[in-house]
Amino acid sequence: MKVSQDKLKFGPDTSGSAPRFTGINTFMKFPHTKELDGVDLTVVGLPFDTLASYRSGARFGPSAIREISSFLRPSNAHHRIHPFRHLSVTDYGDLPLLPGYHEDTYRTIEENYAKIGASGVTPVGMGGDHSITLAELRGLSKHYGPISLIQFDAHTDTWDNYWGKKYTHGTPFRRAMEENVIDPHSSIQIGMRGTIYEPDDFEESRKLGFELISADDVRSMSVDSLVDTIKMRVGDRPAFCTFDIDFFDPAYAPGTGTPEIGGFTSAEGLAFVRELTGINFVGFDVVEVLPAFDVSQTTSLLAASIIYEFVCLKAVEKRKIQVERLELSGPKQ
Ligand SMILES: [Mn+2]
Repeated sequence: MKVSQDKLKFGPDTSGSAPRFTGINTFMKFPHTKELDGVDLTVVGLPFDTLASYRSGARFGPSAIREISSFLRPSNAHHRIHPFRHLSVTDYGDLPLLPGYHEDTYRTIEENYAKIGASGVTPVGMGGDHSITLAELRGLSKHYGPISLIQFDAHTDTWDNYWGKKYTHGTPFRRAMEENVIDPHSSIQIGMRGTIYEPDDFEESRKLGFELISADDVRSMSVDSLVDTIKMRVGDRPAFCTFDIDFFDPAYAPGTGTPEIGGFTSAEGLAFVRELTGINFVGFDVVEVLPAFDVSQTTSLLAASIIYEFVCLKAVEKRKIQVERLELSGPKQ
């Protein structure tokens, strides 16, 4: 069936008329603009890393991801879709975040995300350490109410504090829950592993209301049963997918701040994300990319690819709406 496409306002140049390594790199060469009118999805750089508990340097994540993203080609064979024929997409640029000043940083993210959410545009954040996700959720929840979180991560990030401090990259989801910007009872955490502080740290997260599927649990499940569990948990509620690149094994994503062994392959991560169709996503992010520890752009390519898969999930949903609209309009007499 031929899908009638809405007239798209913004899209990358996918003509292939110039080599991909030429030109100035926004994410996949999306047009750089803060305009939201007529936009479906915008990629936002969140270069902040001073709430990281171990290695710092993720402030350079967004620029590393943009650089390698020029390598990505537009079409997706898995979904059999050319996403930019269905979605109007932009690169919002980086927000001007201040190293060491998380309150100002959070305010800037929150204000921009509130505006993006109110415009019905789906933001895809590029981190930055994981502390920034709290501010993204604060901004979006102003429009959507408490959001269901789908978190791919080696860590729970639901600790109460680090060294007595409440705002760190290990505590955002405890704060988000306390502030009622997420609903832990429809949220799910996937991939937790590694050495922890207390043997029952994962139980702590469950006690707060989150469903937690540890890395060991994931290994005992099929892709289908994991994806069904995620979809059952969030239902049709507004959902935000936060993807900490340390979900992957350090062999696949060495460029990160708190690596944990025994993680997932790039093929496994792709398979999980690609099956998350039919979810009411209101935002996404990929965080904790730390280029100074990266090797051969491995980690930033993986991050760029996950962002591309998020874009495709939105495009698949948009195509569904376009097909339904075509069917409703009926055959021409
Ligand atoms: Mn994290």
